[in-house]
Amino acid sequence: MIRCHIGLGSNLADPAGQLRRALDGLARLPDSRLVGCSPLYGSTPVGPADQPDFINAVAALDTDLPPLTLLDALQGLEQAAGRERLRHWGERTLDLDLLLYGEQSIHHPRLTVPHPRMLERAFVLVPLADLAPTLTLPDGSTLASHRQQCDDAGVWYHEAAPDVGHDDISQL
Ligand code: ROI
Repeated sequence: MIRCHIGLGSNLADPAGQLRRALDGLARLPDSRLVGCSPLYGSTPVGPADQPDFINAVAALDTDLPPLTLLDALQGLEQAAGRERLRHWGERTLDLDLLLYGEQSIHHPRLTVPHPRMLERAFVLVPLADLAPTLTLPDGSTLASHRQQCDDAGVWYHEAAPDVGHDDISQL
């Protein structure tokens, strides 16, 4: 299995609930095991400032699904959440971003991994560093060094990590 990291974000329609339901969906993906989730963080929007704050987290998924199959599955979960995307870099019901797929670099018209903007985004680096502090990126750089360099002023702890260690997380 390959250890993947997936960024979760929402700022519409009960964002923390959106993330919990998305984790439930990740836990049910075929040929995959949800192995962890960071705490939930609040974050000021990157993009237009006249939108609600986000809730963000990062999940770790061990999977045998190939990258594009996993991407399809993530997009399916976004659609199931009734994903609304009102404008470019604007508010959204649920975003699931494939950040890392093991230590692989992927360049495909539909998918670039590592996620091209993850190293600029404290709302990704802060929860990812919580979950996987010793991670190394495909280029050999350490997550810890990127986390240290990022400006985390717009990111704050919101609530404890959902417990994904049990078979049934639907009531969390
Ligand atoms: N801003 C924050 N804080 N969190 C997000 O998840 C997020 N997602 C996005 C854009 C609109 C770029 N801004 C964000 O897609």
